[in-house]
Parts: sequence; structure tokens; C-alpha cells
Amino acid sequence: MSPVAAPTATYRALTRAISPRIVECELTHLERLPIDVPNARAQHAAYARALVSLGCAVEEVEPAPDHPDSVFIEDTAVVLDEIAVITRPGAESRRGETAAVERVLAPLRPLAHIRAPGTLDGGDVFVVGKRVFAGRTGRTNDEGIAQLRAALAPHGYTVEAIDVTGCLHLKTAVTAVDDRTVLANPQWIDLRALAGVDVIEVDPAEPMGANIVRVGEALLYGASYPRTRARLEARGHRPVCVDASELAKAEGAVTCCSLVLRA
Ligand code: CIR
Repeated sequence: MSPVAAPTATYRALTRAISPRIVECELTHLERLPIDVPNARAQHAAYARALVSLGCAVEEVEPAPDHPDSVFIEDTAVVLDEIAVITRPGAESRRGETAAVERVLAPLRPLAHIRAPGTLDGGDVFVVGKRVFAGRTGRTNDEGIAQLRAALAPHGYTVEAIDVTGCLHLKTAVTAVDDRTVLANPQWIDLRALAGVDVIEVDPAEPMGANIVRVGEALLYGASYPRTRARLEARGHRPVCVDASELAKAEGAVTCCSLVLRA
């Protein structure tokens, strides 16, 4: 694990190098397109620098070159201030990604684990205050959501399940912008499930634009969604933007490439 910035920052962001086997990644809703690995690596490096600029100490978890999807570290854990839940990813090819992340998180948080037959991907979980939303998807099942609920309840969190259709993860469809607001694509979730939360809808021409990284009050966003960005800016948000187009071919977006936690 190599720190990119001095660990005096308020937030830590765990990242993981892009596997040379990324071209063999899991794909669910996308056609396989050639991935330019050097370009993906350059974009990933710029992403890490952007996280530093937002106040994160970026720490690279030991690489997992034999796991094509290991750059998408978000799926391996759900990390809150009080606890980290190590997931059991829904794709069998990804189950071996969690051990190294667990080793890094063990000194930082009490741990809980999703156990078989439960499955849960971190990309299916987002948090608004003390409300945790968990997507029912091809990767996350009801047993996984029930285990997450049991792990988080002692810390005062509620866990609400949301059906997701048409995209990979809940966080493809909706992510938190702040403690009151989410950015969402109403094509893939029923917005009534988000009662009590302010919703900014993506521009209909930018269906993949609902995924944004929150670092405290700061935001990191993909550069491919200018119309939705304008909607965010109209509401007073000023996201830093990075080009994440190469990893998008592996069905990943900006949140997938880090685990952001309060240091
Ligand atoms: C997968 O299918 O698992 C990867 N190719 C993409 C994972 C993206 N992760 C995320 O949205 N949290």
C-alpha cells in the first residue's frame, strides 16, 4: 500500500491498480469494446490526483492482477464511520478481491462480513445521513441486504431495499450529493423509494450520469455529463470533473474506483 498524500487528510481514499486482465472484466449491460489499458491507467492516475485535491489521502491497496475487475474496489466493502462491512460480491470471479481490502480496513474499523448465501456489492449501497439504501440487483440479494441491515442497525442506520432494473448497480442509478440530496436516473429506479430525499434528475440524454463521488462536501464527477453537471451547478454544487471514459467500457464509473472513508 503506497500513500499518495500525507495521511494528515480528513478522508482516506482506498484505490487499487488496474489489472492487466481488465479486458476480461465482467460485463452485464454493455457490449465488449476494446479497452486501452494505458489510457485507462492515465485516467485512473488523474482520478487519484483529483481525490487528493479534494482532501483525501489516497492509499493503494495491494494490486490483484489476476482479478480483472479489482480496480472497482468500491464493491468489496461498505465503510461507514462506525463499521466496515466486507462484502461477498455477487460475481463469483470477484470474490477473491475482498481479502486484501479487509486487511487494510481491519485496523481502521470494526468489521462485519456478508456470508453465503448472502451476496452484496458495495456499488449497490449508498448512504444519506442515517438512511442506507441497498439495491436489489443481479449482484445483491435479499439475504445480503438483511445481513447488511443487521450489521448496521446497532449503529443507528436503517437499511431500505430498492429494486433496480436496467443497470448494473444501485449506484449506477442514484448516488448521494449531500446529506439531503441525491442525483438519480428515474429510468432505473422508482423515485418513490427515495421519499424524504431531494432528487436531482440526470439529463435524459445522459443516463449514466447519476454516479458521483462525495468527499464530505466536495464532489468528483465524470466529465462525460455536461448537461447533468449544469443541473448540479444550478443547485449550487461545484463538482471536480475527470475523464473516466475508458473504465466506463468495463461498466465502472467514478464511485467504483475508490472507498472513501473519514480518516
Ligand atoms: C463488474 O461487472 O463487476 C465490473 N465490470 C464493473 C463494476 C463496477 N462497480 C461499481 O459500479 N461499483
